[in-house]
Amino acid sequence: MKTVYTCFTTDVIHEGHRNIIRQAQKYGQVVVGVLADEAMVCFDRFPTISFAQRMALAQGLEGVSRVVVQKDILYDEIIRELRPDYVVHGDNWCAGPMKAIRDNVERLLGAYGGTIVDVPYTRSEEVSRIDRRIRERAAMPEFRRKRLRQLLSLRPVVKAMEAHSGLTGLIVEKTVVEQDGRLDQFDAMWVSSLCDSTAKGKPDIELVDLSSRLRTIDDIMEVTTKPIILDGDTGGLAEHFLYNVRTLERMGVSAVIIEDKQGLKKNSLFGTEVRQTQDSIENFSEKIRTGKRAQLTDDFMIIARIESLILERGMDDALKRAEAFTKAGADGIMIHSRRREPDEIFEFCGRFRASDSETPLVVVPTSFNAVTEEELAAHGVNLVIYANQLTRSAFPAMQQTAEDILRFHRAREVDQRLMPIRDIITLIDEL
Ligand code: SPV
Ligand code: MG
Repeated sequence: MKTVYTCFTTDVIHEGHRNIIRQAQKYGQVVVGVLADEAMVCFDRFPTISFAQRMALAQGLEGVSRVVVQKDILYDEIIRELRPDYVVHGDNWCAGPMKAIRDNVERLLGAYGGTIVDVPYTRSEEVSRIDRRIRERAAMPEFRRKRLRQLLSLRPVVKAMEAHSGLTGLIVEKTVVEQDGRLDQFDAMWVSSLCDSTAKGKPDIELVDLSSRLRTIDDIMEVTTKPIILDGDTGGLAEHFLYNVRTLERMGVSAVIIEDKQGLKKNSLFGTEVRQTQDSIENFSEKIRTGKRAQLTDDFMIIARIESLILERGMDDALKRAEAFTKAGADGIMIHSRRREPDEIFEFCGRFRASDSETPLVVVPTSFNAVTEEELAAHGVNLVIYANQLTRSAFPAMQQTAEDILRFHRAREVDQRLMPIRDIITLIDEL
């Protein structure tokens, strides 16, 4: 009897899956692989049910002789173990980002004479409705909120990119790159105070109020499923912060990062060029405690951001604060720097990790941008935030186009660098 292998990455079984099994049965004994949580989260298929439940779904399918775990998106290990005669998959993997997975399987099977069977993807009302429901469920507050903690426990390093609108949210949600046979994408979204303010033409001084920031978050949430980390500036008054924690938690935001500054907040990248006042350890610890007391779920995270290196108060001060803020209940520590080299970040991480191996560490490598995520992870960093790069890439492009149209009194000269009309009118999927 020949072995036929197929892998499922779904929370709900529909006609498409049943069809795959029926087709697979024609070639031999069907083994179904269930993709492990770790692999699901690097793929755009964040599970909304547990791994055990997904195993049970596959085991309950008629025509399946065995269910196994597939640990990685790529099939190397599972093919080495099973040496299936056939691998069956929907033909939706013949193009787009999933093609890298298919190419890899083709190479692996080719080495010993195995065969790929591409089953025409089932496009029915029921299948589209279920696919949509799975995505919509992942966007619900109860699933989205806990997703950051899940990622932190499953990924070697979590990558967040800034989003300040529905459109930038979609870019963060959907951008997938295939490189060296691997698929890569962002895990989370950072709602930056700098970029949210800039998009509104306002300075980054806590002038854009929370209602407006919530509006931005809501625009992003409407069209995405990935977890959201809010740049909460100073967190405001402790008496207000507790209400804001409740609001964010209820909306399904995963984390707020607040910085230990007080008075008129200026952007950290100004460093000591402008007047900025650091909050006392006692006040800021109390703000963290107040926020943590207000929190109703275990999912939400309050992350304390330390500005000692930005304000040139020294490494010892930064470490003292990290310890105090963690004791006050902070769920993570963000250490910021505006040096071009990552040395002080590495020193902080090394010394912090010497006594605390658990608390997640967060960095924003805007100035020290030569360092890779892998190097940061090797120093104990858990979350890397690309805080402003989408805004900074869009702005010069828009400004150049505006200048050129003024210069040429028409739009033809700029046209070849613009997105084609067909692409812009079909950019947004309709329900
Ligand atoms: C932001 O993105 O608004 C931040 C990070 O707070 S930074 O601009 O580097 O201060
Ligand atoms: Mg900010």
